[in-house]
Amino acid sequence: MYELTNFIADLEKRNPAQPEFVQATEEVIESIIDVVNGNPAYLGAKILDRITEPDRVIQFKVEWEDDNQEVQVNRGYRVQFNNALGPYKGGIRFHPSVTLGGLKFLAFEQIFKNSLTGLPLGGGKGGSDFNPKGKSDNEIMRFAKSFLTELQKYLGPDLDVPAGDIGVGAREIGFLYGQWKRLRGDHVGVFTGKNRNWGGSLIRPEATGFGAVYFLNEMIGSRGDILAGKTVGVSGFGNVSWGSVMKATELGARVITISGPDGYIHDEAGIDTEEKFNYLLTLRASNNDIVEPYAKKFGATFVAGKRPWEVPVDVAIPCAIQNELNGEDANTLLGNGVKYVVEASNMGCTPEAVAAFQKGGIPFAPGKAANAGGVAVSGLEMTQNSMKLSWTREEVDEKLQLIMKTIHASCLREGKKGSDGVDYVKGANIAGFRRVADTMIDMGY
Ligand code: 2IT
Repeated sequence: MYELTNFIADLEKRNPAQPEFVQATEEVIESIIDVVNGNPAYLGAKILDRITEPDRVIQFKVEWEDDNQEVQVNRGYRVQFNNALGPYKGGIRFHPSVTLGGLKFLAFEQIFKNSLTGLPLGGGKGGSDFNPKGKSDNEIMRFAKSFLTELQKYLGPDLDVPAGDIGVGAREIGFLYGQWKRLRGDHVGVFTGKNRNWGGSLIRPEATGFGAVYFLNEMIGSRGDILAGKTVGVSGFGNVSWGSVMKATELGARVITISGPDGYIHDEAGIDTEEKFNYLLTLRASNNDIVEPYAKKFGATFVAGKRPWEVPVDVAIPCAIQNELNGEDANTLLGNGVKYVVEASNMGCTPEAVAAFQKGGIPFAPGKAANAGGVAVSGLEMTQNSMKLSWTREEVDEKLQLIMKTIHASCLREGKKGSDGVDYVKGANIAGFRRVADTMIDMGY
């Protein structure tokens, strides 16, 4: 029998100075421990010991030259956590906060997220502490080429297929995939989130945000409520925020905030025009990592140095980074009457925030369920690459919607509590875990 406190204490000892990895693991194990202890096959297979240890961790040096011809050194990583279900799959993050422990948390989450999609995808994650802020496009290209020159040894279309994450969008994927093609000479996909012209899938850029809003819509619908007419608070201003803002607006909601490291924008009129949507992409492409210019351009309010959770909204969608919404923020949102919270960022809410939402009795969707639309469409991109054809926007969108509906149904099935409540955290963790654990048992050790 496993005992939660002892297991986590032991895990913490084996993974010192990796608090985010311990946080993510504890949350999953808390949800699944009764399922594991109630199943002799899981206990006999020592499934928790095996599922919390990465298959391998690759760490490497990235040397590159900046625009002043000065040599720079960064650290690169790829965590190949679990490939029971399929090739390692997960994004690459370029951000100064990147550490091995952070990537282990993300790769661990990715295992269960990818399992929930129902597609043949294992879990991995990679990245570098390289900071794109203030870098020229040429510097980003030189860095990406050097990063990939080492990483390519460990990738392959049936082995490990990265995608983007924070700081890595279609531009960076282009530089990385271009270097793969230069070194390896083949055109086998190997990255997702590619540009449409060279093998990318329609809807992939929007997929994480679209998927999160589809999930939200399912949540709302299952309670006999509707999204139209609701106010929505979004954080971040990158790819995930962009997709969430567009889809929530399309479905009749009014999105009134976005944010950056410099503060947040409060646009009471709604971020609801093509021009505003496209401006998010402009901000991202500028490499400045700020949102303040939006306020001047569109006559909105900019609040420096603060997070958007103080603005009253019906729905909160954190879309930026882990632990971006804490217990205090959660209580502020609850005090202002928030009705639904959907994590589009990975582990966007601290454990205190999650506990506050659950205590407050409002539906809370964890990232591994709600933001799975991104990796799901990555899976569909891999399928299209294998078939050497491209699906239409409608075909991809229909499949994405079906996957998000199915994930929601899995959460309901495994997370039901009482007569009408749903614990989405528990539901997502148990449903995601079962498929991986059963597969690991099928395959022996
Ligand atoms: O966090 C995530 O799910 C991603 N960054 C996307 C991963 C992918 O392989 O599309």
